[in-house]
Amino acid sequence: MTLRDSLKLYFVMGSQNCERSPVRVLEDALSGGVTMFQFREKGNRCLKGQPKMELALELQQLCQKHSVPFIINDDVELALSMNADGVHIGQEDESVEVVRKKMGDRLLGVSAHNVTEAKLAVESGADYLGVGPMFHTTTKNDCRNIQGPKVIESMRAEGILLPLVGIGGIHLGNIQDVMEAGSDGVAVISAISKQPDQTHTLFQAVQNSQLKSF
Ligand code: TZP
Ligand code: MG
Repeated sequence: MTLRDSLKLYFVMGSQNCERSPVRVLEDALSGGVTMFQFREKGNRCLKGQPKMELALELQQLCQKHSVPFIINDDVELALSMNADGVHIGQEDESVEVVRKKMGDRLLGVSAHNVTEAKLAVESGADYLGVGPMFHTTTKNDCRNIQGPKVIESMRAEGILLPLVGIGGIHLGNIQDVMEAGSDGVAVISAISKQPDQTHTLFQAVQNSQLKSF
């Protein structure tokens, strides 16, 4: 599978996003067709230290069983120590160049909110971009201004060819807008963490809108 394929339905989650066991939530999400997973243990009520690592290992095993890439948010050292498939970093984290060197050939995702940040991330060695927030979301408390799918259109118009996913407030009803703007897939937290049994329907919506946009 290419990275573009893996980005189709990218599930991002930590224990703080789950109303029941994160292991059960991820199991259902993987069975429903999630194509990539990011462990994002962050914010109120998140785990730290040993419990965080134990949960990460359990979730990694599930991903391996389904041959789905397992990515860690922010924590480069944890990603290296458990041989994760990659990390995802934001604009406030360590520089892309430094993380690229540490990660070697592993996947490196970078959050970008505008064309300037996107170009810089591409030049600095990112493998893919997370672009957002697409829409209003209550999941992330330190969220930037809403960019809308138009920012993806501008990135494509400015020649950014790197695989990218929209993130933020994405649900069944707006997947098509994100895909038609030029996204390779969608990254979601609550659309799956709150309704893991909806995963397959989301996956089909991504597939259908891709057929329309190509
Ligand atoms: N980065 C930008 S918006 C966001 C992150 C991590 C939260 C996305 O959560 P949801 O529930 O899919 O809106
Ligand atoms: Mg970060």
